[in-house]
Amino acid sequence: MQINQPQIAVLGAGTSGISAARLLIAEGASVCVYDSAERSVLERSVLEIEKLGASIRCGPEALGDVSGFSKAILSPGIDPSSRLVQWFLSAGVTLMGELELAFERCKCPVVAITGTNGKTTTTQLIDSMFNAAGTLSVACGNIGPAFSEKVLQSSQLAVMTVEVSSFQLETVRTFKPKISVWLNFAPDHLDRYRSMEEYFDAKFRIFQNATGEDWAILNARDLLPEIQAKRLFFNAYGRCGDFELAEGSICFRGNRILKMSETRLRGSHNAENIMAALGVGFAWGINWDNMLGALCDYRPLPHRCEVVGEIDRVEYVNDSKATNLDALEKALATESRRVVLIAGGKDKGFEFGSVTELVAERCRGVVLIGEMADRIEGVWGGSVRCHKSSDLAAAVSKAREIAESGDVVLFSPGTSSFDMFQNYADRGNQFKAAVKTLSSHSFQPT
Ligand code: UMA
Repeated sequence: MQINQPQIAVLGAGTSGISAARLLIAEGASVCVYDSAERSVLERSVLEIEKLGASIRCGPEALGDVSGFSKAILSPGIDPSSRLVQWFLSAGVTLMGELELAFERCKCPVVAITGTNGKTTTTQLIDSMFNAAGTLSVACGNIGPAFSEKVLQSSQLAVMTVEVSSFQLETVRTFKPKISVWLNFAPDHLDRYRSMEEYFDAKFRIFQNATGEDWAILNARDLLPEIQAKRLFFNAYGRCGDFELAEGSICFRGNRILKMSETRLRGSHNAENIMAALGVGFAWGINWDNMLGALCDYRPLPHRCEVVGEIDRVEYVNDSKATNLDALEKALATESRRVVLIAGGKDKGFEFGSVTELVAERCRGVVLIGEMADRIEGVWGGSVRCHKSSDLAAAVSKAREIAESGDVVLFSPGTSSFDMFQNYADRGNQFKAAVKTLSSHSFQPT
């Protein structure tokens, strides 16, 4: 190790940690990655980190002498109150978030998108819109790849389109997007935050450095504190925004911009995602015509109200990305048909009682899975017929028994997947596989 080489620790051997290590090594730093998991769990990461020329300390080794580091870069998924972080703080090591590390090095303006739901869809809409309009953009951040992975390209870009989570925003200091998007705010991550206020405060840090020459694209239904930025408001559920939804069309200050039927997205929640993208384009100075092509062509990612197929005139929809109740509520509100709902999963502290009325109104029946099945049945059971299944395949079969011609079987769990699956994508893929095996001869994929 050369004498003048800065010694920097990176906490977390996941996507953010490896990207941060790569960026720091490119700048000539000496890097050691720390991770609480056992080395056996981190095999692939360990290989990648050692190939970079960094060292790694896992499991109990991660709690050795750390006083020699000038700073420690924190991955967003590591709670700052965790033992690993507290160990470094108690040794007097300065902490910096991976988002801040990247932003310090970013040579182009940043557009940042946050919100409880819709972040990834809106980030992709904005990134596609910019590139179609000739404004060179790269999407990164919570969407993956990490901001640190892409920031060295920023000198060749017009804009960096960054999806940011509350976890990433918790540790920002100088982070100052040119345009910030606040999509919506609803209960989530209550297994990380002690209260909704704490979750809100983390998210609201996206505006902490905003000044009059910056822009904020805001959900008109969220009553937010004062923000020092030029503001545009959107609202697909009422009349009080620069962007509104009228007779199926998105309007800007009373002028029709595009019909939702011209896009591949459905539901008022997606209309607001498109409004947010239009707001960013307007703030950037792109004319409407140069935005519409990309926004209308955009295909939604899997697991977001994704139509899987139809069996005996019953449609099966995979909304596995619904990892909170707000997303479940929006998926149900979008459905005009009778619904057989498959829901449930890991306990993230959600009160399922908040959607009982909508579930009773829209659902012919409900099939519950996961560790919360009994709890949810206790809340919904008096208002709608509830069944419980031990696994997802059994739930899909049960849903098929209940559904009648013209119904939709909607898999919108309303909480996270980690009690039974690797993640929401694994959960969604298993749902799709179960539907396809239901009765292959009469399955019509869409
Ligand atoms: N770890 C410790 N000690 C702890 C806790 C975790 O060492 O106390 C280690 C784990 O063993 C693991 C590493 O930290 O090796 C994981 O770090 P991480 O959770 O930050 O995961 P990354 O792979 O770096 O992914 C993160 C985001 N994950 C989270 O914020 C949980 C990814 O968002 C993001 O794509 C990626 O950075 C690149 O920016 C995922 C996510 O679920 C998709 N985000 C949440 C969401 O969207 O709701 C916020």
